[in-house]
Amino acid sequence: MSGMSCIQNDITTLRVDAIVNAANPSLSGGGGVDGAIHRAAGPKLPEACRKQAPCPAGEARITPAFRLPAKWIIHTVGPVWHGGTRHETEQLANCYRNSLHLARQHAVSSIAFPAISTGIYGFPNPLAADIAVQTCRDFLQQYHSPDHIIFVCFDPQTLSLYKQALHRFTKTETPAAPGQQK
Ligand code: AR6
Repeated sequence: MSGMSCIQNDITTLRVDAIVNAANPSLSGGGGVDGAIHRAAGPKLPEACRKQAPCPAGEARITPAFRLPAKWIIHTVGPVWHGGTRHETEQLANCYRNSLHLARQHAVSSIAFPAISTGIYGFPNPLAADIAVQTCRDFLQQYHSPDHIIFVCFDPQTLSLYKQALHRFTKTETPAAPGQQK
């Protein structure tokens, strides 16, 4: 299926309609990709974030991207990993789904996601990649937009996980020929 791809890059450099930030509930900036986005977007971003806070885990908010090459920043808050006992997988799926709904509301055609929750929040990387790809695939099947979803990986290990997940979850299913069992 077209529409989804993965690259290794710094998400702050991408010229897409929207980049997604792995934020915290106060939207006040932090470390990891959140810190990089705040540094690159410049001093107007904290003020815009304050107006949108708080943002509970699984939800998403949108601000302009200010100095970034992107137009919008969609801030979503991933779950902190507690061993999978506190609905972390559902919350992570909600991050992707709610970010994509906001993107559609703002006519976003290209959107770039980092590997939400897999850094400071400790979510296992392989499981997170599977959830990201499956949730986005299901969304595209239902809504047919945005046109391009890009998974931006910061390191080669994460890129390899996404390549495998994209291969496993987006293989074209060929219908069985008449009289043939699938
Ligand atoms: N571009 C793309 N990916 C990046 C970049 C970048 N510039 N920098 C880091 N990553 P994390 P979380 C990757 O920790 O786990 C903040 O303090 C990184 O390698 O940024 O959701 C917030 O304020 C990892 O794969 O986000 C929250 O408090 C992925 O981005 C907390 O961290 C996510 O790692 C959120 O933690």
